[in-house]
Amino acid sequence: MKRAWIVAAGILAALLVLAGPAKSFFTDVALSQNNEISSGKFDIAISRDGSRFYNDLKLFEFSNLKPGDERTLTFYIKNRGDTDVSRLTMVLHVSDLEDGSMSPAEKAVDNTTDVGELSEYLIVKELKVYLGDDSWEIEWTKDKSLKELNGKEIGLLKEPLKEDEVLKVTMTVEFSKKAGNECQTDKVVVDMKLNAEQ
Ligand SMILES: [Ca+2]
Ligand SMILES: [Ca+2]
Repeated sequence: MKRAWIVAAGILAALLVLAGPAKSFFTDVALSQNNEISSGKFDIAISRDGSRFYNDLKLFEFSNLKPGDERTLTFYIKNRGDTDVSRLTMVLHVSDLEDGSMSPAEKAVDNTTDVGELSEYLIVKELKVYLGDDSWEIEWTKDKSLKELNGKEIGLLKEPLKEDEVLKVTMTVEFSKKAGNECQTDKVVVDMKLNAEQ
C-alpha cells in the first residue's frame, strides 16, 4: 500500500514536469508564428548579370589599370522577399594595399610600405541606378575618390523596390591621370555592403 502511493506520487511529479515545458512550448510557437506573419520575408540578393542572384558574391576584379583608364562596374540587386524595400544603401569598405614588392620608381616616392595610395586616385565618374524604365544618377558621389566614399552610406532608391523587382547599378571609375609613381602596383580591395530597410 505504501509502495503504491510512492509510485503514484512519482507519476504525478513526472506529469507536472512534462506539462510545464509543453505549455510554454505552445505559447512560443504561437508567438513566432505571429512574428513571421507581421514581418514577412525580407531578402535582397546581388548578381553580376541579372540572371542568378546570391547573398554574397565577388562582383569585380580590375587589374593592371593605368592612369587615364576607366572601368564600369555593373551589378543587379533583387528584392527576393515579399516586402517592399523602401531604403537601400550601399557602403563601400575600401582597403589600400601595397601589392607585392615596390618598383624602384615607387620606392623613391612612397615611404609607407604597408599602406597603398591607389584609392585616392580612383575617381567615381558616374553612379547610376536603373529600375524598370526609370533611371537616376547619385549626383553627390560624382568626382569623389573611393577613399572619400569609404564607409559612407550611399542611398540608391528613389522609390520602393517591390517584390521581385530588380535594380541595376552601374558605377564608372576612372584611374586619375594625376596618380604618380607611388601608386604603381598598388591594390585596392573594395567590400560592398548593401543594407535594405523596410
Ligand atoms: Ca605606400
Ligand atoms: Ca604605393
